[in-house]
Amino acid sequence: MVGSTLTKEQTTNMKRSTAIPADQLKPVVAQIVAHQKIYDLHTHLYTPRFGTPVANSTGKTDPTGLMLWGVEELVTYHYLVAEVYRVVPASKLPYEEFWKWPKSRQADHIWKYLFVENTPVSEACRGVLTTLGKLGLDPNEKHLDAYRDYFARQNPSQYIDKVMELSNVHTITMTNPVFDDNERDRWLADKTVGSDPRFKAVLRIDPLLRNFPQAAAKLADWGYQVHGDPSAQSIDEVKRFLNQWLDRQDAIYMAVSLPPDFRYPANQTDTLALAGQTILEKAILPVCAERKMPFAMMIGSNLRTQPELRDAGDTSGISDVASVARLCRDFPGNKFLVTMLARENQHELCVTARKFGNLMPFGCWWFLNNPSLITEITQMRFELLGTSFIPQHSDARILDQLVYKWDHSRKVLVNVLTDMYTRIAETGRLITREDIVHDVEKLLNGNFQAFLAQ
Ligand code: RAT
Ligand code: ZN
Repeated sequence: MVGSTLTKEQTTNMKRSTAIPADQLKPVVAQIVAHQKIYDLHTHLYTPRFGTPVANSTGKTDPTGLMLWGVEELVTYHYLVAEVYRVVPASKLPYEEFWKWPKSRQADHIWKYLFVENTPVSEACRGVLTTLGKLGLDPNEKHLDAYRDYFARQNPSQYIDKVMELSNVHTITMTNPVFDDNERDRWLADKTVGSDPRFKAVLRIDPLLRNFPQAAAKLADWGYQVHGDPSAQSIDEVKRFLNQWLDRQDAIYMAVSLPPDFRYPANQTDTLALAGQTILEKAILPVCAERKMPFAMMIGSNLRTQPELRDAGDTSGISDVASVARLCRDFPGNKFLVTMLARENQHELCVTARKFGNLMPFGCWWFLNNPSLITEITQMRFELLGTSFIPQHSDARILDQLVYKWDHSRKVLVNVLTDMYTRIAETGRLITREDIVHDVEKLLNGNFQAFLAQ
């Protein structure tokens, strides 16, 4: 064995021979990032068994089905509904009228005003073009009919394979809001509705923390002994409910989206927030800790600031990172996956993650999912956290969006990583292919898996 041990000089020489020259860094990084299969830890996508409203080759459609895909859905994405109202304001097209239209008419309207009569420069517009192009379709069509046939010919399950191959995603994590009756009924009717090796479930429980009395009324309807005040009995019953659903869904973590004014501890005069705090401390976090499962907090969404725009009417606000720090400190037996919606919170979140190993910052969420902001946030995270974070999730609501969301994010990651490696190489530290493969694997897959397993 002694004979096979390399001296320090030999190791350095070997490394020197495999080190990547500065002018080759970008293509090598690009190739490694393109080949890395992704674990997408937050989407709103569903298995085919949740039904699809989209015309397809099986001839089976379900108007309230949850699996969304195809050009109609891509073009009516709520990000684009908000954008079309910048061009054709509500004074010209009242919101109620738009919502009464069939989806095909809404899509034609958006295509006309955002893609044909104007240059589709926004990130959400460019995303549709990237997706169409990568599917082999010409993104220059004046009418959507040219695309409709293509999608109507697809088989939903095979199409999932195709999209996962194009985006190089190995696992899609769903968001499964248990307080949504449409979704809940599907799990109750068929407990295997979520079983598909390509997907994982996530129990989403927003009403429990955002409005406990309302959630409690639903739980009582469903047969749990829960009252509007979080008594000891209510807490036990909430825990029973959570455990039953985590088992039913075989969920890998629990998640919530919280408003910018979320505080821990809650303001003592805010009874609604105090009820939420009790449920968090006594039900949600203990259940997560027992199961060694992360709790994901997505903080900073103000819902329905413009209610008439529905999903497109939510906005972003600055949140309180000190509350996240206090939770991480007071609950060392819990793991927190955290993403925040305001650009202003990103630096403090990184600083906080330096102090708490049980805090994993992830993704560039929603209004931050734009190349300029992803660049800034990812650079900052590398500078403060090394490679110990999860740079992105897709948040795709429509299957085909995986193609563009990951294509665009991979490009940003290549640029940021190349700059970072170039700066390291300037110090004399050699960068090898193995270094890059190791880092990229952690960023796009391994860090999440390791956090789950911790
Ligand atoms: O990004 C979005 O599509 C939002 O509407 C939300 O769904 C958000 O991502 C969330 O998970 O609450
Ligand atoms: Zn989301």
